[in-house]
Amino acid sequence: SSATAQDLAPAKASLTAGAASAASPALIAAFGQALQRERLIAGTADGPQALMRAAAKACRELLGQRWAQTQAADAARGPAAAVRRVHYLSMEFLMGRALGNALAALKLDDTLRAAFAAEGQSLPDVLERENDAALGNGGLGRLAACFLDSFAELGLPSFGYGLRYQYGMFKQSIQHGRQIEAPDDWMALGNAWEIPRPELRYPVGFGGRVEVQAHGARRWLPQEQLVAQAYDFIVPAHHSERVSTLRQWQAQALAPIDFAVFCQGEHAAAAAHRVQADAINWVLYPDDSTESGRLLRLKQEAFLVSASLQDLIARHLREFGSLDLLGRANAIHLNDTHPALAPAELMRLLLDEHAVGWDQAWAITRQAVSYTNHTLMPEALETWPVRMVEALLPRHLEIVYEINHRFLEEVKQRFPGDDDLLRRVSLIDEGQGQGDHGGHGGHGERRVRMAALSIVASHRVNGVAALHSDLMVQTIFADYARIFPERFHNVTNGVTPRRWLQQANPSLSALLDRRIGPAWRKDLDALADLRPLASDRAFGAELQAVKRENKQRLADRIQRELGVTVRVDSLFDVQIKRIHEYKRQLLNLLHVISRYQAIVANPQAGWVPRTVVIAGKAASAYVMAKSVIQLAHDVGRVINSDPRVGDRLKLVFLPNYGVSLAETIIPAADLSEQISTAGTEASGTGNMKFALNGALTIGTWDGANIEMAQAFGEANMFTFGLRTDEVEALKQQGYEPRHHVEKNPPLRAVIDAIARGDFSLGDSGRYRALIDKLLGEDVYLLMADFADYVKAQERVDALFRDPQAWAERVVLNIAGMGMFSSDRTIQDYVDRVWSVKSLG
Ligand code: HBZ
Repeated sequence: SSATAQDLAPAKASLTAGAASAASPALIAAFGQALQRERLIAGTADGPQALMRAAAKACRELLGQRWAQTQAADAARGPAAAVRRVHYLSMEFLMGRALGNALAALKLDDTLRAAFAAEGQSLPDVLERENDAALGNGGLGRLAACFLDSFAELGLPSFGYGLRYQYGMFKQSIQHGRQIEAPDDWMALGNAWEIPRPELRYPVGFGGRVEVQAHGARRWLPQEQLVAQAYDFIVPAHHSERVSTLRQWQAQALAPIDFAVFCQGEHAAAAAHRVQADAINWVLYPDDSTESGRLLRLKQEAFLVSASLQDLIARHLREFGSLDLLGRANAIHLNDTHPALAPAELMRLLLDEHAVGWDQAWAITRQAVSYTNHTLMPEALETWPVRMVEALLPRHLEIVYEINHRFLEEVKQRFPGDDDLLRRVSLIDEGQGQGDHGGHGGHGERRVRMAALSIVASHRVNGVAALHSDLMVQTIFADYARIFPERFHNVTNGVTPRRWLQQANPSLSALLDRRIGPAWRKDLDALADLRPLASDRAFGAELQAVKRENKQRLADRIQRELGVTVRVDSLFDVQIKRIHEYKRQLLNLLHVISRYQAIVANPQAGWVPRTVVIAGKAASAYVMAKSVIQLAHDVGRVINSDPRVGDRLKLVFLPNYGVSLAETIIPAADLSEQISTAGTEASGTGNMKFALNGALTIGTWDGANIEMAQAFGEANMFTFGLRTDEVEALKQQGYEPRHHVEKNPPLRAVIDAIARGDFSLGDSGRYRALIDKLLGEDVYLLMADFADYVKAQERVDALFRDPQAWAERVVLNIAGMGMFSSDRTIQDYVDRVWSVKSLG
């Protein structure tokens, strides 16, 4: 029988949540005390703010009890346990707000609603006061957060390991249509959730040299020594008292201030090393465009990895007494290559600090480590200059060289005479020519290929959707797949239905309960029970009423924030995600402009009113992406104020996109834009959140769109555009974007209008670079896909005119979304990647 998380059932059963009310008196008491403290400290403290903090602290107490129980149960599993403890290493955890989730998990929402009411405040107002923990860039970071939720729900012994960033993802504001970035000081008022663990401290070194000892052993003598201190954040299950832990590291200086220097009046110099330590936790990297930034990023990665692995080893020794079973009892998962130093650091700790021999250390490492890839774009694959690694982590570099030497020997044996294969698969890019790993490659500098290290040191490598995993072994990792065919797997992404349905959309959740019962809350596959209701008109009408309520809330927000009035009965057409050329927000804008021109030309054509909503951040150094944001504002300004258009079309850009904004936008969407060039979006997870909340998808045959269409029926998605093989073929035969423009007068009119400066007050230079790219390379094939996209949009309009037919499709969409729960995803990871069985 397969080793699944269900093997934990006995532990889980003993922790099954008691009656909801059982915790109420404890919570109320803790809440009252915390509130009193808040008021004593702050005096005239802001009402809802104080309530939020007091509630968070009270919840934290209760979660702390669950945490202790969970750790005790996990520690008692013993060496025979089929389920390994999972250590999910990630530079990003995009958690968002926590109070709503904690109250739902503890079943205390009603209790606190009443307590807040007694203070004259409403629950939603209090929840709004919490800052998002925006410690991630986008999909990769939010996936990690959904996974923690599912770890808890499945009762998996688990730790998420990350960094405690002082400033999360930057705050985006818009001035004159342009993105302005500001630091996100999310902990300015403290963080009521975190639990400092002053007893969990580990030394982490940088720089220095490697000393060879008499008996040949090697020892690293770092030049700089820091201390990593743990802060825990507890993630609760909703159907048991199990929890998962997010452990985030804070760097601290090992040495006190230099007293002599201080006494000479050189205060800054006396504490320079403290500033350096601090810097590790300053920011989540939104880009790595400066040299000093890159060095700090490498330090962050090494710091995360070292602290986490020392913590793992200490726990393992506490539970097992020896390191023999470390690889069998622990899974170490790399969320992309950002923690890819983990195998090198684990080897170093085993070899140098615990005197394990190379072969045993390597066997343990390979058993423990697994790796998820999140992108196919060669230029996005992480590499580090050898010179930088050598300066910062000299012992790790030695170990990487040794791993590489042994690996290349093996390849030589198995593929004799294929020198080019050796060059391509080596962990070191020798810097001759462009290199297969692109990125910062070429220019003669030798670089460490982090993906290569991750693959060679893992027993499992996975992509995040079926197409992505296929392309991964056919393209970027083809050589490794030939060498290690059994290593490569697919695990399709998922999202947590707790946050993305129950909390984000309480009205839809209540409607589902009334019609199919609450089983879906524990097992999302139960949504399939909706299928027979697809043709039920009354249900369709109820669904529409829920949608309308959610749309009204978003319309109010648009009015409040942007001063734009939108029709609630218009079609809400939404694209929210990081701004990136491959995601093709520009294609969306081209369609909007085309529609605008058509409306002006023929205002009485019976247009389906549309509200196009766009949101997303651009990396601060990403010029093209920033230009797209500006274009969205320019186009919106023109359209929204053109009296000839009236309420037939509106375009709004909502600033500062993040988790909590997504929670209000997604339930209000009618149409979900998932329009990346086929073969570029690894999976997408927003696509899943929209469909789960009753939006239809207009999308390309890309990422998880494909599996969604297969799950609820291709006829129930608006698909368009070239498929991956066609994209390839077109590029092979020599793609000419201008041909597509010349044969399509409406497209030509759109391009001309932008180029003339119609949206930029006559400034014809503003979008020249953008237009030149479209007519020149058009790497992401916008011109080739435009016509088919517009046709798909016409099918959208036609269906929206028939509310019943639309509602029927919506029901079938939701009914097919069961498999996109992150609970299913995590069960797949357990079965295919983390189980003892997967060790072979
Ligand atoms: O990971 C995304 C993929 O683009 C998306 O298709 C997928 O659904 C999601 C989860 O698997 N990738 C990212 O979000 N990547 C990053 O945010 C990133 C962050 C730091 C980097 C590189 C990429 O240095």
